Amino acid sequence: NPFDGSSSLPTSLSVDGDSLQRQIDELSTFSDTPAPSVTRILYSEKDVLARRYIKNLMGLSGLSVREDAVGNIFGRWDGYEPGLPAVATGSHIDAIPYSGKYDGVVGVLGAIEAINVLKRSGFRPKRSLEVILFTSEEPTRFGISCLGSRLLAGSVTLAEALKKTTVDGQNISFVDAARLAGYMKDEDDLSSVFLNSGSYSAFLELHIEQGPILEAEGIVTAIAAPASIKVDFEGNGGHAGAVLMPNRNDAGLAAAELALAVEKHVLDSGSIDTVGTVGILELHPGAINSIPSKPHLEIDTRDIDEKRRNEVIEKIHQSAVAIATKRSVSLSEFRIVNQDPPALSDKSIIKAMEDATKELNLTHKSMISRAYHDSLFMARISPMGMLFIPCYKGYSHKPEEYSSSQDIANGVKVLALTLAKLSLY
Ligand code: HGY
Ligand code: MN
Ligand code: MN
Ligand code: MN
Repeated sequence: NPFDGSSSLPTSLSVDGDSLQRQIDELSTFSDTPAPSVTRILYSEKDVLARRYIKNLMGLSGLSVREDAVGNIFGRWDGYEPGLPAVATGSHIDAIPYSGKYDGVVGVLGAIEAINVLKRSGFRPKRSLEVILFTSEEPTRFGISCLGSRLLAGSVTLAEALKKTTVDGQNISFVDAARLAGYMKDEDDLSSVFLNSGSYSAFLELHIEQGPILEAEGIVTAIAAPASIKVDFEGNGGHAGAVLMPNRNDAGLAAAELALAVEKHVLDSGSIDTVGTVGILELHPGAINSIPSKPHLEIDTRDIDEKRRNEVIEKIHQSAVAIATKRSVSLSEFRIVNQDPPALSDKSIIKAMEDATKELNLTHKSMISRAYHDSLFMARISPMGMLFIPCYKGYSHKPEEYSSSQDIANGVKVLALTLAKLSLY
């Protein structure tokens, strides 16, 4: 009986799969590239439209909506003990260039639908339930991954950098870009974004697996340790025809050699769990008949084992120095942008998810997330759990990304039942 303060777990959970699919399709139209790709960059006009769309859905679900200084958006359903730390769930809606329409989105629209499922079932939460839209998870615009959740987790260095030095590729400052999107109005510092540890009793994220393993639910036990590095070399450049080979110091080739060195160090790490990618490799001046003088590389390297990952970073640095010397170019920048520890999921949240999948007659697999997520940083201030749903051939960060309505509905049901269990703790 919901009025005597004790509320029973919901029995019937019905997901409105059609409206959820329609929302996923509608949200994907807020994109700077043509369908079926999605490109939605932090604080862009399409991002602002998408945020408005999500805030509207939160309002329709009866959530009270607030936004913080950088645009993390919170939709709250007050429980009958609103003074207790809430249970939160959420993800992101920003999308890297030419990607798909499910990465992050499933964990935001799915979370709002999980609230609807619980409301339809007559469930009354004891702890409030809060849906979070993290302002940006992808590093695309400012080179900072999980910008919103890093700030929520209290990163003082990031708050300083965002206020003072952070600019995008067009030299627009973070502050100006945020203001154009309607945020950081009168904020003189970003510490207003920091959440106190204990603000939430649990944080969960529903996400597509972005890998080929799952046939059914995935319960994440840990999130791998990500790192990213920016590198510039400088050489004399010059005329591609007139400068004979012995007189050149082609900085573009130094960059190419370093890219191959990244692959070598990663493969030599002794574990299949070490990965490395040079996802950005720009040659300045970028003219066919001009010897590259200023290449710029950005390296993404990760591992489940933090120590092994750090050893690879050290070897990459040593190679960069050795290549610069050998090729008589200068290593004008070698900057580790982020070098984060891994995160472990909370045991009681894993248990609640396992119970929920069993009660819903769904199977599950335990697994590690090789992709990073906002959960990696929420784990610093709250017990964390992640639930994966299968995606077609593991495709992600490309337009072929796909998850079936059935798989999404199953994920939403497990999320809803887990939220209900954690809310009654
Ligand atoms: O790159 C990642 O791991 C995340 O999907 N942004
Ligand atoms: Mn992503
Ligand atoms: Mn994601
Ligand atoms: Mn650079």
